Amino acid sequence: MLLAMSRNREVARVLSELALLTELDEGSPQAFRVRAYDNAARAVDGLATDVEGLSAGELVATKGIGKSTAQKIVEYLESGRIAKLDRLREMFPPEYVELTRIPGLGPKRVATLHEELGIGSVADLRQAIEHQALRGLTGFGPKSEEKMSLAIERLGLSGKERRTPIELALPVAKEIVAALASVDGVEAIEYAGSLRRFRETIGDIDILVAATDHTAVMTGFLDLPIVDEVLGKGETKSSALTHGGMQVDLRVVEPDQYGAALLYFTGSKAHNIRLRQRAIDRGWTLNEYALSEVESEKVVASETEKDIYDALGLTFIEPPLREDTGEIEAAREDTLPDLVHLRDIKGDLHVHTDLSGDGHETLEDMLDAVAARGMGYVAITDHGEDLRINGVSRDQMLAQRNRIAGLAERYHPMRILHGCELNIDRAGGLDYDQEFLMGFDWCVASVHSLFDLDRHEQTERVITAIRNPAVNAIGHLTGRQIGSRPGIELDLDTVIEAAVETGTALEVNCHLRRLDVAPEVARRAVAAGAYLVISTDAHRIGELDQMQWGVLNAQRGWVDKSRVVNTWPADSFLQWATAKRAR
Ligand code: DGT
Ligand code: CA
Ligand code: CA
Ligand code: ZN
Repeated sequence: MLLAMSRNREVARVLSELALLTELDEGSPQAFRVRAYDNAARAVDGLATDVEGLSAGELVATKGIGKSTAQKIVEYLESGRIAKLDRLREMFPPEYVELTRIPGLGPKRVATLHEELGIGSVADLRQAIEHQALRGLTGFGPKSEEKMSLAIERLGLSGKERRTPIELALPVAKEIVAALASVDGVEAIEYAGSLRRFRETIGDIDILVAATDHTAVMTGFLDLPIVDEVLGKGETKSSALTHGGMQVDLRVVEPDQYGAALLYFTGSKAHNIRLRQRAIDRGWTLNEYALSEVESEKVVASETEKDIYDALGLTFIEPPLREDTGEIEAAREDTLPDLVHLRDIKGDLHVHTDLSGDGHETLEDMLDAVAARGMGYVAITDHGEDLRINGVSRDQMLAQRNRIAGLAERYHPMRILHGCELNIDRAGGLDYDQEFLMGFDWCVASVHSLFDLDRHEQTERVITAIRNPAVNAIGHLTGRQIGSRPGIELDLDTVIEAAVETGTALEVNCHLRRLDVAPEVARRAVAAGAYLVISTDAHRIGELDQMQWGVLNAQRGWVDKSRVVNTWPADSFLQWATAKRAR
């Protein structure tokens, strides 16, 4: 079973890579082949059976997979490669692909830079900007130089320390973990490091395995199709580069050392140093093998992380908290927050249907999927009419409201709220007139435009929206896209204060590209008395499973579950949500 699932994920990853590189080749994300590969990647990822067992005919019969893509899948399953992908990988190495993360640099403009100036990486681009070498090119003026330069700096794309957005690193780690889990002799496997702590960017992927047969694991790892280049190979540690240019460090340990090793390789380094000091104070040593007595070398604890925290007189500290920002002290005093967990989530309050132009599923299909995930309530929040590409008119909204009313019984006891995702305009105004707005059960208001206004203007527009009695939550507060678009500038204290005063929740958007609000913001907001709502912002069924990522992001922000409104039972939640409108 595990092996079958790992093969689907692997094929989906290969198809996504093919889509990405084809986009660079053809110059547009809308190109027919790009969409075909993207759709096929999703289809394979969502398959209930093993892709390896399907014939070309059965693949074509699957929704989302076309004939030529089916042939590519078969080619891959039979030979372990796709000729076209090999060719594209040659043409577009990872440093080149990274250039397209810079705002305003699509595939065409990157190609121009490459052809005209030989720019093949962010480092090259940075140098060219410094030499003002772009100015002769059509479409590149001093203004765009300045913008790119700022983005490179704010996104941390320059320098030796290249970091990968979590959205790209996580699937790689999950694929490797799934593939190696079925190797003979593997007793436990997990990704560790910054990924387990759920940092938003990842330096390298660390994978830890407990196994009796180290050689089988090492060989299995280095033979994986995702591995492009072996950097080092040893008995207990190997490193490799993936085709996407990510470094993966793999460690194999004895099963009885797993807890100590997991603790060590999860880090952070700063957290480890504090733990080791605590061990020394007690006359012990702590390393990746065990917590042990100094002279006798007698093991005090090593099998699980919890054993080690216990022995050190600390309550268990969840990985997202391990950054030495007060968690050791709080664990000692037993004052850590009662962190929110996925099992606490009772509702999803930001969900799109195909009424939004960018939504993919019908209302009923979306509701079925939310109900199947055990939610007690849900808000359907299609885009307000001001969103130029895909907003919803009043008449359509009212028709949807009727449809939802008609479905209440069918989904009972799950409560369905009729909501809307409103667009905050330049002055903080929203899509419809106030009376119409007040007709919704639940409104999320988000910034979808004008990302470059100054801090004062942004703050004003956001707090104006917060003060609107129809607005229950602010969606993805800063609009950031991790690794590609910096968030808007805001005076956070002012925004948080307005949220607290008015009883407006700040959203933790679960999409891996957003994770917005960021953990630091969540922590500040909660400390100031604000409420949060963790929402998937799902545009398709599979995205409802993103809830787990928003939860981890909130954990990184030390968020106590009592501060998250969608952990509350339906009645208390609804009472709170209607209270703002009644004020
Ligand atoms: P990254 O890869 O930059 O996103 O961040 P990490 O935290 O994954 O760092 P990495 O990959 O260098 O090391 C993985 C973990 O191993 C790290 O979180 C803690 C542990 N570690 C690495 N080097 C040291 C060290 O010198 N001392 C201690 N105490 N722990 C270390
Ligand atoms: Ca790492
Ligand atoms: Ca590492
Ligand atoms: Zn949305």
